Amino acid sequence: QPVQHLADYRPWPFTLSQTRLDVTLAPRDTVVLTELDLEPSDLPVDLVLDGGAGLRLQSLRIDGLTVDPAHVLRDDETLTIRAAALPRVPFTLATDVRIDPQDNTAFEGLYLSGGIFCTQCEAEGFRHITFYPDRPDVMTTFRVTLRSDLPVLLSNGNPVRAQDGVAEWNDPWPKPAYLFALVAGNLVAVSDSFTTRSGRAVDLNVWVRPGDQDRAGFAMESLIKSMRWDEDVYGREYDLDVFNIVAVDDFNMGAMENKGLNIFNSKLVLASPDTATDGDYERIEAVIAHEYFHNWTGNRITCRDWFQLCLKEGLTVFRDQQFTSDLRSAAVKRIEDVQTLRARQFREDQGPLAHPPRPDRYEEINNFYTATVYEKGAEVIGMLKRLVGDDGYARALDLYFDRHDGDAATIEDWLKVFEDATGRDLAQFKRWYTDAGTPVLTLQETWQDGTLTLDFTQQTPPTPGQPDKLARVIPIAVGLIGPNGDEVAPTRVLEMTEDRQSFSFEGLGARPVASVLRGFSAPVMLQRQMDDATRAFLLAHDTDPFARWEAGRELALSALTQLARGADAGDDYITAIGALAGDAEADPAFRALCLNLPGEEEIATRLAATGTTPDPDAIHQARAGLARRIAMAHQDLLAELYDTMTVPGAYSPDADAAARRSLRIAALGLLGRIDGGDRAEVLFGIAGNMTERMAALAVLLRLGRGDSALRMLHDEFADNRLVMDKWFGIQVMAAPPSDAVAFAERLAARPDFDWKNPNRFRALLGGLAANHAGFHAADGSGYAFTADWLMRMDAVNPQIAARMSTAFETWPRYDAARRDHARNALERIASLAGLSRNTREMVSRMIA
Ligand code: B3K
Ligand code: ZN
Repeated sequence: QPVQHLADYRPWPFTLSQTRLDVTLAPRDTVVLTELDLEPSDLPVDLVLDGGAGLRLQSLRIDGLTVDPAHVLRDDETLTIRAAALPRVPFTLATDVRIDPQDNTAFEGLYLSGGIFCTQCEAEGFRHITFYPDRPDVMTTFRVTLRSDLPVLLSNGNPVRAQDGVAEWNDPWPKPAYLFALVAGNLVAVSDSFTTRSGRAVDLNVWVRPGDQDRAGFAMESLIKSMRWDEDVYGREYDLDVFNIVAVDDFNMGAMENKGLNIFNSKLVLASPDTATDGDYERIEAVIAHEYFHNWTGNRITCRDWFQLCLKEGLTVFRDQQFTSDLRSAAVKRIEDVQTLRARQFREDQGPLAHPPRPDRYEEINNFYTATVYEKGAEVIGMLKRLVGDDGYARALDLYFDRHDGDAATIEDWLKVFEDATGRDLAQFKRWYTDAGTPVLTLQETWQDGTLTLDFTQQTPPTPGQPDKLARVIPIAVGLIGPNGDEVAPTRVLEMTEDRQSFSFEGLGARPVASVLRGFSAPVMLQRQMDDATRAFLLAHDTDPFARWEAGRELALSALTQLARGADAGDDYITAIGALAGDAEADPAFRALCLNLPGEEEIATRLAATGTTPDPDAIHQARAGLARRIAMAHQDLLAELYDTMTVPGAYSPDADAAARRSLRIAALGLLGRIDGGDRAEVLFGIAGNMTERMAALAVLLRLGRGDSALRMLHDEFADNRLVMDKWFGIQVMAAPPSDAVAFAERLAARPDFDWKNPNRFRALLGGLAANHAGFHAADGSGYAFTADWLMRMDAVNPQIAARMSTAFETWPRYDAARRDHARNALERIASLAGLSRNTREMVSRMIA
């Protein structure tokens, strides 16, 4: 398959009005009978269906008659029936295909996971089940018959009947094939029900393995909250009689929004206080919501082609972020989201893999389920909402659902509803969708005669294939804080549209401090000369919680980058952070976020962005040193927080309880720098929840005294795959950098390193990639280890190998010796015979 281009889009020349599937499940030789009701277009054209090399075609009939083989062409990716063999009137095409789910280690299409048959079809998995026009703009109803002795047989839509090993499902809503799913297995359900506001009674089930029911309750609660929220906030109701969620252990990503039958990675369903952390609970809630919200943004309205992926993903991420902010703390959620955006999307934008939210070319679409498509896609919608206001946004969304229900839509359609609903011209705004790169916004301030003038310039660095960038529309939220700490001008959104632009605030008595980019109103990098005293002032007084946190972050980064360059710094930060940590009025979660130092990766990114080659070891030392100084300076306060931020009573994952735990853990981490890990040792032994145990374990591992805790955890949870994933991951992630590769090698040699399971593989390799100075070891051992495993994984599961190869995406920013090692590792991967299209595309973009 060559490079795909957005510009080459053509509608499919046939019409498909119904798909009927009859599947007899077996580990090998599953029988897939497919009937497609087709109408030809006006001109005679060949019928080209997608179909992977693994499909064994037994028969091919049109209206009951075998198609003459002389008119049929087969290659590894398609099946073509010549126009000459096609009727000029509506006809039914019937195929009989055999496939082997048991041998499907790529987990794309139909596969077996621990005795459970399940499917993953997005983006192009359906073509590994049967021959089909596997493209999102071909939408049709599905009728599915499943045959198997397994007790639970599920597919999309509503159940028609189930008896004697046969189940029939009918999905009345036209959908593209990527939303098809089936599941068969020995499963049990946690069940509940929901009545929509127009009175439809919906049966809800979360299906898990027998024995896991007691860990599925939180997922069910989250589902019910999501259904209610989408009615209340977006006016969107559920549209079938049943909603099923299934948890499986082998899954390439988090979860999948198949119509009426969401399939989840079990780590995003199963949770109990002794096995899951607060972070796990929050993620489960968010992902359950995300997949549910796709029912409207993704399923009822889908994408015309895969270039439009951010149409459904950006919007659905934006919606799940709103949901979490409504349920928990909006301020804390915004800070967390910005941290994720910077750690993943800014990183992507700065390196060889940069691409726009709507790319215009790809080789393998699975390589484009990225932070840019998802998280930046969501940020772009946040900006749109800021520009048109809450009412404008609500009107535009109503129009979107009205106008495009049942459509396979484009980014142009999306922008048009905003233009039509609000009268605003979005031609320039569209650049956010078509251009890659993070704009750098530079601010100069002048003060004269009661007027504060803000001079902004914007400039976006070149990215692959896009050397020159035009100015974008940037909403800049600004407020002013007076010298006494009071706000003298509330938040106002400045709209920047030029390369340089000035904005003035007049009639001011005394020079205020501008609080700029409040709420992170645009995904840009703000460069602004500001002394540490002014930052500390904002950290103490800003009324916008994001900007307040950001002031502390800048203070920390300025200290850390100076320390990493060998200078002396940090006193202002240490003083300011102490005041904030001790502020009993502030939300404990907010205080915890301020106490957590930027990670080593973030420090490296900042250094690189300001023209200094990051030295991973120096960064590690600088960060550890600053943490130790904070601990020394605020020992008593931190000890008090550790002792008092406990949560009485039974564990609850709610925001308030989690907030207290997060502050307690932040204090524990800092205290661990000076108490030798004694508190962590005690806490690990007595904590009744996984949140505190994992935090304690991380402290112990950093100090090289984690062995007995690791043994305890192993003894207790050897049979729990999800806890064992954590066990593998944290040992490498929290290891002293000089041990990280050796630990990873030792763990990889264990018999329970079940590397074909994506979660286990990600735990170990992702754990190493997250150990910044360990992965970037000066001798290249981290790169070599990772490359070896990527090559091994590629032959088994290309999607996972390609995804994990992003560990290398920052390689060009390091020193020459490290660059040599990284390039060698990447070239070794590139030269592997039989390398998948997925990994080949990633590696060649990285060494281009
Ligand atoms: N739409 C799926 C992701 C599919 C990834 C395919 N490689 C999950 C989600 O975004 O909700
Ligand atoms: Zn999604």
